[in-house]
Amino acid sequence: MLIKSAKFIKSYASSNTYVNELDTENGLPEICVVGRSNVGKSSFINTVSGISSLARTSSTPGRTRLINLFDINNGEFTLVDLPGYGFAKASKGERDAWDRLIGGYFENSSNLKHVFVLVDIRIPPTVLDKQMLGYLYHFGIPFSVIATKTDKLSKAQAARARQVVATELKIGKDNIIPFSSQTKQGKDEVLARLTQILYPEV
Ligand SMILES: Nc1nc2c(ncn2[C@@H]2O[C@H](COP(=O)(O)OP(=O)(O)OP(=O)(O)O)[C@@H](O)[C@H]2O)c(=O)[nH]1
Ligand SMILES: [Mg+2]
Repeated sequence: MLIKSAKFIKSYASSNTYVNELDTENGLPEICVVGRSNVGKSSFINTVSGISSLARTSSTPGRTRLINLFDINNGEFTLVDLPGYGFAKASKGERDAWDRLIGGYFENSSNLKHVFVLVDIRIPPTVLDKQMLGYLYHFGIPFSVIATKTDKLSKAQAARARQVVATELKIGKDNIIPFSSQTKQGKDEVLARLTQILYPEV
């Protein structure tokens, strides 16, 4: 997969408007990025697309509150940046709004092909990460796990941490792609996976 162009399309504050407006009009495959707040979702999108200013990143958790859509290669597929979960300062009302937004998206997005679930390699997966995988199993949505911020650990530490993530999530270690937006580790693997997802027959 070669990403030649990437551009911001639109943000949605509600999954209802999103599903009504987009899914019916535009049948493009969607690839979505989820994970805890601050895990590096927006940075992942920037690194993978090769456009460092595409998705807004921030050191303040809970920055992305909307469903943000990005067009890749003028209509090849749509990359979807979802707001992060587990934002410590979120109120009950905000958490409920998140549940409605994300739940609505997963239930209704008929063009969703694959989800990249991001976890910070240094932090053992939380209950919310496990719930997210539960959601994906429930709806039968294929996913890959990306372990972010590997540049913060030594090679040996990263190998051990990857195993912790695998054990906690009950998936094979090889199903976890170690990734860093700083060193670009894992970028080629993600691009190769995108090709497999979008063109499984090739
Ligand atoms: N060292 C390092 N820092 C990273 C990496 N990826 C992201 N960060 C930093 O982590 C912080 C959060 O990154 P974002 O990409 O904004 O995270 P997010 O998951 O989109 O956050 P929300 O939108 O709030 O849910 C920023 O300060 C980034 O610079 C990485 O691979 N390595
Ligand atoms: Mg973000």
